[in-house]
Amino acid sequence: MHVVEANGARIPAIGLGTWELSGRTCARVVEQAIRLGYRHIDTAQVYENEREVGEGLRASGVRRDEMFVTTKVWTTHFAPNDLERSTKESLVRLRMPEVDLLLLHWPNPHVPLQETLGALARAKQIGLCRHIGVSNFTVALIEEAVGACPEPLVCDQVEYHPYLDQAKVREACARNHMALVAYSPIAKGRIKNDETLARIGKMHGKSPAQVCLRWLVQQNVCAIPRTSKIERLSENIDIFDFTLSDDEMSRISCLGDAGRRLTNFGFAPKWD
Ligand code: 1BO
Repeated sequence: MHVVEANGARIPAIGLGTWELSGRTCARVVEQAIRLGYRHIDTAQVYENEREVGEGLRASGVRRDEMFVTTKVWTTHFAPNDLERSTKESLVRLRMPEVDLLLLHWPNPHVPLQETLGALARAKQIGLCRHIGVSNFTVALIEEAVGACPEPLVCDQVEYHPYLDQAKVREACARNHMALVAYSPIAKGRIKNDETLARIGKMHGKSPAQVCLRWLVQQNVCAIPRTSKIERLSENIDIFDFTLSDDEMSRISCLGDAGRRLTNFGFAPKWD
């Protein structure tokens, strides 16, 4: 499996996103994904599926140390004591002594960032996680966080797909040796009927989704597509046997602009 290296972390380039997967479906999809070769699973406190993610992982029979598991601390737990307590609760639900990566899920301007980062770094120092990072951080917030955090941050997880230009965040991540982890990497299925991706896919015998994920991985970006369909799981990971040319890469990059965001909330930061 291709990995993205970032500040000491080795993150499998394709992971399974689990936002909106719940109950038995979640456990079954996680188990199946791992059986198909996935080694990176992404969950979060707010997804309310950490228990099922842990169940799926154990049911797969694959050793824990072969897996890369990420969870995210929700914004209401950013005060230092809350961060540590809620992370320990996540580990109880996952039935794991540590996660590989612990992220701040969204910026929270109501708690001083330096305090939250101190607590995040401490979570790493006391062995609750192997690496730490952020999610939904803008360029300015990345720079502020890197300057204030006592431990290296290994990623910013943000929405990224061919319709959303994320060049500025990508550059900020590269400057700070952080990985960009792309959520909604196939634009919630909207790329399925894209003519450019279909045309390029035809040349390689691949689907638009596979071309899209390959385009991300060739930028050294990690992608965490989510699906509850078993056949899509295999499709999404079968992207390591072809290469997009420079011309194909730039034709796909031309599809994006800064305004095609699919996930936004009132509490989101002012995006770049
Ligand atoms: C509210 C959760 C957004 C995606 O991680």
